[in-house]
Amino acid sequence: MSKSLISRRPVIRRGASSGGQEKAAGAQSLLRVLGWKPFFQQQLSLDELTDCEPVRVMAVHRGQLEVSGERGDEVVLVHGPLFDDAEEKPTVGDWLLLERDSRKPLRRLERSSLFRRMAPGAKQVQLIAANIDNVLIVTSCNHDFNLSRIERYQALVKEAGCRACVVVTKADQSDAHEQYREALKSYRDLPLVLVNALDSASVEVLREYCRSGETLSLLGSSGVGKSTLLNSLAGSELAATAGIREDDSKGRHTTRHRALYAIPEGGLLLDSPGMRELGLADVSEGLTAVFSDISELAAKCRFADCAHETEPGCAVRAAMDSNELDERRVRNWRKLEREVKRNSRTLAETRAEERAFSQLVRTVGGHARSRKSGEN
Ligand SMILES: Nc1nc2c(ncn2[C@@H]2O[C@H](COP(=O)(O)OP(=O)(O)OP(=O)(O)O)[C@@H](O)[C@H]2O)c(=O)[nH]1
Ligand SMILES: [Mg+2]
Ligand SMILES: [Zn+2]
Repeated sequence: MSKSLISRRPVIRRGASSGGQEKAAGAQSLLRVLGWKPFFQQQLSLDELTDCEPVRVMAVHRGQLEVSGERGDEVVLVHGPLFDDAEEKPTVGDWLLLERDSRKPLRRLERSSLFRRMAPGAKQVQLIAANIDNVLIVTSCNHDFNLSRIERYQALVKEAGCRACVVVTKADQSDAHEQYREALKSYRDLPLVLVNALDSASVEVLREYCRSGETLSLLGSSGVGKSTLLNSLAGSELAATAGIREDDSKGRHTTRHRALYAIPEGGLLLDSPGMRELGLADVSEGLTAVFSDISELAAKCRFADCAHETEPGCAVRAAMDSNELDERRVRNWRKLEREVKRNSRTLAETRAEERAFSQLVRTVGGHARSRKSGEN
């Protein structure tokens, strides 16, 4: 673990002398490079300003977190109530306050953004990352390219309020660049860049998404070149990469853990394992934003509860019939809407069950305590 920690440390140029003031300024600029912003600073009380140090969670392991802060990198142990709740516990990218001397985590700061998905096969959410500014939705010039999947990622990004760009890798292996550009031409707020991820000059255009102090997340299926992009942007082999299967372009799940890496002279980059499943949790606002063109049309349908199938006066159907609207896009919109509704219901039930359970635990604990004090 220590090797990976060293490679993630941000590089800060220090002045020649190291007086007290300069040291404090150095600590502040180190925090800024790690993504510290007024939004987080404002959450600290006066006591916390003197007694605590903020650290950023760079990676999460069972029972411990790799964190980085003004003292550099360290590993902190985690246990206790702060880490019990699936939705509240710290994830990669979170800011924690450590007690200055004991290095004990006291609390997690409020997040500026959060990425989460439905945990595969479970009735709860799984956190992906927090405090992300920009996202590269990575796909490649082969079988992986899939508009419906891009829309799925886009819903997550919109819900989190991040800026996104679609990066199509392996441009060096394809002559069909125009076809990819054409496919995403009409997508609102979603620029597209074709790159050879192995070539540092080619990925230079992406630097605007990982400026110093910004956190960039790479999302996409296994084998599309997320770790390759990270290495090219960092200028060194920070993450392992491996070849894909020839027959179906699928990757080999080379990256196993999510982790943040500091890029020399740049921001922080989050490399994630390729996700087999990205179940959308309660991201209805994100979904509405992605498909705002269809919702605008749907508002013009004659019937408020129009299913956009055979109803008369259906504006969505009319747009599909005149080829202004892609039928695949409408199908995906409806599929994702059903998924979000179903998962939102499931999550609301799970949260209600958890609340009832913790209430029960508190009540039983209260009875036990009062019995005990009665005996004394
Ligand atoms: N020719 C070419 N090969 C690429 C490009 N991007 C990635 N590769 C290759 O594709 C393979 C997979 O790349 P990785 O970076 O391991 O993919 P990943 O997205 O990190 O995959 P996981 O860690 O499994 O999620 C490697 O052999 C890379 O060298 C590219 O733009 N051009
Ligand atoms: Mg990888
Ligand atoms: Zn309709």
